[in-house]
Amino acid sequence: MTRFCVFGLLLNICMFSFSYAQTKAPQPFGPVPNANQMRWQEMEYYAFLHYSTNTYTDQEWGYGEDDPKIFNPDKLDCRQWVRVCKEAGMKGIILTAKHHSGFCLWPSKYTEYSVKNSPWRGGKGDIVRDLANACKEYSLKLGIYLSPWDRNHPGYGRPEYITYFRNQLRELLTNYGDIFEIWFDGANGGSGYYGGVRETRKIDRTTYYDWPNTYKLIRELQPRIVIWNDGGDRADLRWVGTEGGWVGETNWSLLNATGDVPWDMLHHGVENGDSWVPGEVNTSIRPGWFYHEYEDSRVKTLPQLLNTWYSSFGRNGTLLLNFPIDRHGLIHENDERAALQLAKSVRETFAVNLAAKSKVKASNVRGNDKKFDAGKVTDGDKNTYWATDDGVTTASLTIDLGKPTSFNRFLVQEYIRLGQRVKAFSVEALVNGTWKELAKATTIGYKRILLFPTVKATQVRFNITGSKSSPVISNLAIYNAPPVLTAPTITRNKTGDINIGSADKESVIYYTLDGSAPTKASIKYTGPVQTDGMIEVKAIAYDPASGKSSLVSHEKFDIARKAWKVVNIDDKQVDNIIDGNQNSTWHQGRDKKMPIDIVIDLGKVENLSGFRYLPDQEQNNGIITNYQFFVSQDNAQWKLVDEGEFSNIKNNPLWQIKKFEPVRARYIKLRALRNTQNNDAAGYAELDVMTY
Ligand code: FUL
Repeated sequence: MTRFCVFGLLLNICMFSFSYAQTKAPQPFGPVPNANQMRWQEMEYYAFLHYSTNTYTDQEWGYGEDDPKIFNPDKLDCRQWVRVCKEAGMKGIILTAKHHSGFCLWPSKYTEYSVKNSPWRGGKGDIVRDLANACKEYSLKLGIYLSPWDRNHPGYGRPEYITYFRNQLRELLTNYGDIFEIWFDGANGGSGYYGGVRETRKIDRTTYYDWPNTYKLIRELQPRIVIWNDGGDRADLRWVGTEGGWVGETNWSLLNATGDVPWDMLHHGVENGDSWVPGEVNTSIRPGWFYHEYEDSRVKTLPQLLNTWYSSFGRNGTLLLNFPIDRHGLIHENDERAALQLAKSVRETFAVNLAAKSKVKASNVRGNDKKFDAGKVTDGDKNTYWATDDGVTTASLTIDLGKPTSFNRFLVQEYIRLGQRVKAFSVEALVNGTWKELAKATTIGYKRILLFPTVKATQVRFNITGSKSSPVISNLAIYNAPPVLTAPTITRNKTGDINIGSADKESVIYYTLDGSAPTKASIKYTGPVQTDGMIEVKAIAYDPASGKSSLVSHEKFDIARKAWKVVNIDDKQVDNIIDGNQNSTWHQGRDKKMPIDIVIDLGKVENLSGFRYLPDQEQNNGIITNYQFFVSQDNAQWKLVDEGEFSNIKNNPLWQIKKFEPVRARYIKLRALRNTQNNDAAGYAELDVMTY
């Protein structure tokens, strides 16, 4: 008996080790990232810095003709740039060492068009060097943007320029330590200065730069680099088809090595592509890439930045967020504030993984082997993973949170070293004994984050409903994001409806109409509030869970505009300027010449004491600087009641408020005399009057 038992035990041990030895890891499926792409993917979030002579000429694309002497920052400090990026949670910085103008931020041996001929540091400075040193100090990685198009170089368009371009690459890739990424923008050829000839030069962007040999040189000089190239040969990374700050919800890290890459492929990748080419989302923290003082008030808000964050980094992309360096040579304080607010919000959201170390059960475990069991998704180790048997393409994990827990974010990662596999998945929670679907999506890839309204549950189920091959999941996490309590927006449309909106759909809005401070005892906003005439609205967003509220927003509306009509323009769209929506605009026709009028019939005689003008918030176009304001009883006899200028409107295109001696009138006329660009364009976001 004893002998039998010992034998049985041995047999068991043998069988166990036999089966253990049999459970091989899944084979890679399809293309997989190489070591450089993997290192890059794990950086997740890094900065772009745009800086050049453009900064001093207020241009986005310099022609290559500006005197290097205009480049003279008084406070340039690369350590400030790096400190801001580090505090913002970024892992690296890509600098426009040379933008399309050809001006070089390092003293290249091969051109005079660089910092060496600027007054900055008496021509002895080197911004790439300063930045490389600061990155080292703060442990951030350095990347380089070197524009293939060079509007200054006399030889651009001819073979000699390729030698010049490669010489510059050699300088940048040998003298400044490790470079993690090189960026070749797609803008190529066209008009330029080209050593003074001022002509248009066309090139074939697929052949002119001889990319295969250029890539060879790059990889020889920096074997650990990744190449981004939107202008020619397939590189290591791909553009996502927009600079708006998002990649497709379906996002495969695959493309085909040859053939066209239409927009859809850039934006979503190619499900069965033959090469690993992941997407990088590049966008600016302001409308422009370069610094313009008039954009100081247009830095993206926290809700906008969070949206970018979830739509890039949360969709299997990386986020390359741009800061324009300002004229002093610094990251502007408004941009710094916005980036740090984003970092704080992200830190708060992802501080506690509610699924960490929780019990997880899988519908299938590869070879029933512990090595691949469900617990690997919550063990905090990115190198372990849950895998199923080969041939299994639908499977689920059930996570037991131990107690009823509130949450609203679900994060999941595939072990992409073995390929990107999952095609569709859903997340459910067990609510009152039944499984309720919280969200569903398509691809996962390196990292996918789903957002849904807060739910309270103990059990969560992650269902893979389609996969190209057996799924391999390395990480799963659950979070409860605090609400984004920014002050609500208050608008009133033409018919008098007051609309109040908050960034966080789960917060409750309270408002007052009598000028008093709103609290949670004030009126709860449930939908548009119909008003007429003069009214003052104050509102807060309130989070019932934490008892916290936003700052108070405050708007004062004058007489209702129900009966208003723009009478001198025959275009339905013109109502955009009296619709109370600051985002809808209207521009005068191109045939117009200054002075340009807009005439409004207020419907009845009113006591007028001023007017307000809001220029287009998106385009730096048609912004009126000098004006006259007339009133009339009959749209025939006009009286000039005010004239002057909207000071600083170029740099700060906010509401312009002008008061005048009270007057009774039914018609108003705003006459544009001049605009910021000294041409014949006149545009409007809103036009309003004051009667108090
Ligand atoms: C664009 C360029 O033309 C812009 O100037 C900017 O550098 C942006 C990142 O890429 O296509």
